[in-house]
Amino acid sequence: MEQYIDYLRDILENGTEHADRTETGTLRVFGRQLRFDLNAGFPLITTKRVWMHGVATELCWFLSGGTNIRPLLEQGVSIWTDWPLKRYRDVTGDDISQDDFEQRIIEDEVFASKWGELGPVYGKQWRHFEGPDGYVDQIATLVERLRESPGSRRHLVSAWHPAQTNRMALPPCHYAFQCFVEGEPGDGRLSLMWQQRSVDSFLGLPFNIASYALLTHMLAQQADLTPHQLIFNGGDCHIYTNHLDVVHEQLERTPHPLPTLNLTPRDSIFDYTIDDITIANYEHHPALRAPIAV
Ligand code: UFP
Repeated sequence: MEQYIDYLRDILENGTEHADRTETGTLRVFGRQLRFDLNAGFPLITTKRVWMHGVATELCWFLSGGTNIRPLLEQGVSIWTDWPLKRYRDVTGDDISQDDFEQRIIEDEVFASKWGELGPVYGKQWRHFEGPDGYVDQIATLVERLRESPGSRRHLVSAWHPAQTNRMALPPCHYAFQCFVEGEPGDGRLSLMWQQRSVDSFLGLPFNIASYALLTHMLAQQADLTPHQLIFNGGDCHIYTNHLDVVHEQLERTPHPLPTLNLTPRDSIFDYTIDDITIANYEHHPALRAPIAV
């Protein structure tokens, strides 16, 4: 995990100032890559606490095709609330508290379907990508092809639907990923590389790394492969100016050894639940909090 620390240092040293969309301000660089060997442990950042419950719940929700925040809230995960909450406040003028808004989403199904919906975000694109001939279940197709044609160079999933980005609460940040299989049949290794156009390096990236690492483990299990490399390709890699203090604090910390993942085998990639996902030996520095830019 030294490389994550080096990556943060790179942005601090080489980043240029940018008055970004959220009016928070960032330091940013363009085009960076990080590579993780999944056999060296599960790449959960150790220089602060990363909330694996949130990561795993969100990934299972993506895989279920979900685009409404209600199931996340029912599992205590508020990471997607900011966008619908902002929309509700802007449209209605009601200055409702986040707690009250979330409570209403959980209790009132009609309210949830109107105000908890994020539009055609990840879950929709992964499972029901709309095309002229109907819907494409990109995840089911990927698993099928990893099993039947592992050497293919077409193991690709796209969350970027140019005709639908304007209907999404947030156009996909991590917008595509590709899988790569090498080795002999029965002894194959699976690598995954994802593309991320915009990277909140302090809050978002540790979450995104853990999420794609978990997805790689799931895909490998489904296709009888061993997880190998995880590669991140970032476009606009930034640190928000109101995260600078916590980033500096993190640079002072020495990474711990990586934890490991236990993933209960399931027949289908759509069957995994939070109870199947356990992180063991996660030694980490104390949590660091910072505001999210909406
Ligand atoms: N962001 C991430 N990872 C995510 C996610 C969002 O880093 O998984 F959903 C950050 C990147 C950026 C902001 O700081 O959210 C999105 O803003 P924009 O659409 O203007 O790039």
